[in-house]
Amino acid sequence: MTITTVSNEQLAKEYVDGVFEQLKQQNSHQAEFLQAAEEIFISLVPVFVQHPEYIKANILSRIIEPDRIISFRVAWQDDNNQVQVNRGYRVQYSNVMGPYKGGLRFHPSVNESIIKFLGFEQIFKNALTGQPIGGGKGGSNFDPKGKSNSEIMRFCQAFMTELYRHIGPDVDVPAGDIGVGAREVGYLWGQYKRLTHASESGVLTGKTPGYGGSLARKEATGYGTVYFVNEMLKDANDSFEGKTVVVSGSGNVSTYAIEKAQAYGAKVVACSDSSGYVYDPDGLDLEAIKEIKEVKGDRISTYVNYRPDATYTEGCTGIWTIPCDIALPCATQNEINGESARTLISNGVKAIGEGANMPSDLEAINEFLDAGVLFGPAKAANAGGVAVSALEMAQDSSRVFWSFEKVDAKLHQIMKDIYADSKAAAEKYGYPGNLVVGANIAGFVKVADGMLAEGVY
Ligand code: NDP
Ligand code: 2IT
Repeated sequence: MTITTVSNEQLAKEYVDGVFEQLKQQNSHQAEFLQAAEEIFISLVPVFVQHPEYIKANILSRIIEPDRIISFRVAWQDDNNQVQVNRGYRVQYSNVMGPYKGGLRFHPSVNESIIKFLGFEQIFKNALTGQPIGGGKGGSNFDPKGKSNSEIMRFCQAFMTELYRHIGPDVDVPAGDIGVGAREVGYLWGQYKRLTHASESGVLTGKTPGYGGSLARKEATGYGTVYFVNEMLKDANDSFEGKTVVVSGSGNVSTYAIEKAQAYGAKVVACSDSSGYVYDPDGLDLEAIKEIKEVKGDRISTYVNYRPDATYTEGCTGIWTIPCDIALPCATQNEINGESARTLISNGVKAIGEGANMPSDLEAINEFLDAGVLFGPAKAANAGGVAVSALEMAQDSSRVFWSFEKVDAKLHQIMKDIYADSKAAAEKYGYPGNLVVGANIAGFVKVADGMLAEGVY
């Protein structure tokens, strides 16, 4: 018996290592993609020990290779009539669980590695929501900063002029991510309608409520992250009440994480953008942040004009030196490294909730886990956004729209379920309390079983 167990473990480890080695050789220049894959692969060894049938079907080599990667030229005219060219992407990763589903990111850093890391993680995140959605991601290296409204519109129209032929309400359903919100989704949706002559509102999510969008989609990722962290805290007989919280970023996810954390009685003392961070020891004024970011589209540095006691510091990583009980990284990938993690820990942090995708690098994750910090990994903690996107698809299909309260209640339940499923998987596979392993396994097993059911193709 012991001999069998040992050999199963060896087999599982050799299998995972072998697939990862090949992946490294084939994608040696794609650092973010390899990082996301490594984190998941390590977590899956205990699954392959218990499920040799997944090895036999070579599930890992199949799931790591996207169904297809579409890369295309986006040519558009700026306000000076100059022709600009950007690169567009859509990675259709897996439709085992439903139509490809995932956001579009417009940011100068976008490349194939970033879109693949996001698309790969999206498969498991989406499976965790319990909704019928597969995994995908897309975007462009277009930089929306400093562009006029008309330039944004022309870019979105040019982007959709190629993308439309690859998507559809039952095929692939994009949404927002960094640099893409309801305004951009509106322009993309308008162009899709013009090109297809069909009013298939379920082809995109994150639309404006009243024009096919779901109430509470805008709030969903930030609220969901706080709901998830609240579940972790409850399990440790704790809560947000009276806690000091630091949130990075000041975009869509950050704004609504701040809103819900404050509603739960926390004092949120800092937030940031890619230039620097603000610290307001009496607690952030959310209305000021909404006016700066949502109304004026301005920099977070201007916050000190609203609150004279607040301070602004250039640079992003310094935000993690502010002592806090709970940290919610909600800006971008790799914003917390090992050093920042150690600083947070030595300042007494109790819980981390990843609102952004892959905000903590592998060293940081290990520091948090080793120190016994409650750690809500991105795939689980920020799944509320895509979960409400799936609820938007359901409303679009039925032509019936739900109240804010109804959507929010469903979101809350989904986040509780994701927490319970991740916790249970961690226990079942021998890593109690490790939600990184738990979330990766809970998501993976659903997709792997779907792949077994479909057969090899
Ligand atoms: P937004 O564009 O609304 O906001 C992004 C925020 O992060 C801004 O404050 C931005 O600052 C900051 N930021 C972006 N890039 C960097 C960088 N390289 N370094 C430092 N700060 C940066 O995006 P979202 O709020 O929608 O997305 C934030 C994160 O959450 C991303 O990781 C995204 O993938 C993830 N996410 C988003 C979901 C959604 O529904 N929108 C769902 C799940 C996850 P600046 O303005 O200076 O660029
Ligand atoms: O990373 C994400 O989950 C998102 N950007 C949201 C995707 C979606 O389809 O709503």
